[in-house]
Amino acid sequence: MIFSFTTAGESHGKALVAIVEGVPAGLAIDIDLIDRELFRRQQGYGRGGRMKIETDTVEFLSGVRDAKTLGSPIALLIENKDFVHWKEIMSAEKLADNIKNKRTVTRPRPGHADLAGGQKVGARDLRNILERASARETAARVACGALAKQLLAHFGVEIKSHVIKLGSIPEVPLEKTWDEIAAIPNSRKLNCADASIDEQMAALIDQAKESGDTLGGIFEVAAKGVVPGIGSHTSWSEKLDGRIGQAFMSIQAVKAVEIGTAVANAARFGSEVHDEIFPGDDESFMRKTNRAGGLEGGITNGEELRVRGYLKPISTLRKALRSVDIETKKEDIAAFERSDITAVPAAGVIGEAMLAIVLANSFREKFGGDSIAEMKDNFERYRAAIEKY
Ligand code: EPS
Repeated sequence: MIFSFTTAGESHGKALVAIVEGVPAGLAIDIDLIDRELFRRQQGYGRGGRMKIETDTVEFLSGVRDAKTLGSPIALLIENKDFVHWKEIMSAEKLADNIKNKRTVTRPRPGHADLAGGQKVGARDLRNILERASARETAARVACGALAKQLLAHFGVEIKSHVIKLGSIPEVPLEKTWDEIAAIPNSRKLNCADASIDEQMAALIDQAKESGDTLGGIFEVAAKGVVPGIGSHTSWSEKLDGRIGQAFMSIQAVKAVEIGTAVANAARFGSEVHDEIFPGDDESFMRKTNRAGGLEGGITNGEELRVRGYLKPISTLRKALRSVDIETKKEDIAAFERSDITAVPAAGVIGEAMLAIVLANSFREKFGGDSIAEMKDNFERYRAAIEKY
């Protein structure tokens, strides 16, 4: 059984829910750790007023008993506290006209799903699109990712993220070691490993806020302790880099994904790029560089996985861009409602969740097992084989 999940829920609906399948039986679940991840996703300088309303926590509806998984589908729920303000507008019941018209959106935001989504489903109220396109949905992903992280911990895998560029700062994205990322204090505004750059990023956000603008940036996710041999070189759909690309690109506002230092690598000679192989301890292998980001041929090579997500600036601008009203067909300015200035640190936490989910899935494929004990036995056998290779 593969590790898979699906989410449901609108941004201002009653709740977000998710169903996770393929988690082996007997996995100990620490609910506080999941809530801690949900909290991390809500942090970061530049978030809007909504984060003052929400304090995300997970509630399990099925699949977990006595703090252990049953092996059955796991259903979980995260309440939208803001729903109390949207009860009538987001009600499943037929809406009275005076209520319906209160928050109707007819001026699509350039860069948002509004117009293309409206055209796609024939919606005359673009709220029917934006409610689901919203990145609020990623709270559910982070809860699923926290389950994946707890599974992966049994196989020695740890995952972290940091912000390596916000808008134009710094000019060249930061390159940091695992220890430097691990040492970032919670007090950092933008989860950046360099304190003075963190401050410069915050000042840029202040500037954007002042002028009614928004910002994007780059986050990097690192995974340590992944054994060689996860993923596959044999089929396009099993290549781990391909799966990571899809998972990262599905994060709202992520428009490019980079593995290792792929962008810079493209401008270098091969001799400057490929990570040479050296004899390691106990007849193993080692690398002195990791420009490949831990992936060769769609397979993990035992080095740290390094994946970067590039976010476009958030598409809800207070200084609204030009648009066309879908009812009058006349030029107008795009709709504005409360939003974030930037969410790059949060996107890093979401990237961690997506990488954990992709890895958990590939671990399930490779090591199988109905229970965590059986899966670990299979893993240990494989690890012993690798050590002898
Ligand atoms: C979002 C708009 C804002 C963000 C929201 C994503 O919400 P609201 O319109 O309620 O102010 O805060 O993100 C979250 C609620 C979240 O939990 O990340 C959007 O339009 O995508």
